[in-house]
Amino acid sequence: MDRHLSRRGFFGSLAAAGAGAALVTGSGLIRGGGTAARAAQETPVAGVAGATPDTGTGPFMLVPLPYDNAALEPHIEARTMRIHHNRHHATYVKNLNAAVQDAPDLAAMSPEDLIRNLGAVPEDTRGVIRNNAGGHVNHTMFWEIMGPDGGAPAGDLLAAIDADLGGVAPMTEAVTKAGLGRFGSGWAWVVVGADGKLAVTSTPNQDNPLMSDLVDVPGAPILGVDVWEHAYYLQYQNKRADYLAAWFNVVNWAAVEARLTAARG
Ligand code: MN3
Repeated sequence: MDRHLSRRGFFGSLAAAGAGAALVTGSGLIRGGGTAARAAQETPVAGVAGATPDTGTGPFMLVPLPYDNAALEPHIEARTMRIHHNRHHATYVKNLNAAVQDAPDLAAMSPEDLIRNLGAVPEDTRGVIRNNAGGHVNHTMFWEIMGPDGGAPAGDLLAAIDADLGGVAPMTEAVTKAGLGRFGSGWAWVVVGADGKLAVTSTPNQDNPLMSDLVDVPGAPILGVDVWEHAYYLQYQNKRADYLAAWFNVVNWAAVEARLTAARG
């Protein structure tokens, strides 16, 4: 099968499964707790004996990276990928599982629905769910939209970038500016707004443009880059601009386009 089509198909099914809320295997749909889910979570990472991500007990799962830890080198080193996925992302999942332990109604929701409906979350857990469901959704997307041979924007995505953001170079520049301008920790995004148009924005901490009441520019994120220091400090130290420039070499544009298609429904 054509590699491009094959990859779009893979990410299309990820999106259909709710990107991290559930995992489809040969044995059917699983939502954590079962033996198959446990096995999927505990699949050892190549070359890292005993590095089992600790995601606690609960419905939310850490999906394995869709490529090797070293696949994005030299732009992002294996050590950064391993620690970022197996520890940072795993901790958001673990904290989220703990936060919904005594709240079956919340535990039954997808992470995306949790962050879309934070107003419905009881006040005593709203902050922890904002941060950790946000962290879970953000990182699940982050792994999905990176890859070792991402190519360049094409098709509907390129048309939208040209029409709404003035072209690929201005879009890259705007995302870089948003990432550099975010003081402290956060994310820079390309979102599809309610009008169907692309926009560039940034959020603090683990906020996500799906948190429509809390963010400057609400929308469905199709691209997001993590500008927390944990995403780049080991390799780039304080040089966030160098990390952002390198990051654009490992964007999987076919996955971004699949998210655009899904967002436009
Ligand atoms: Mn991160």
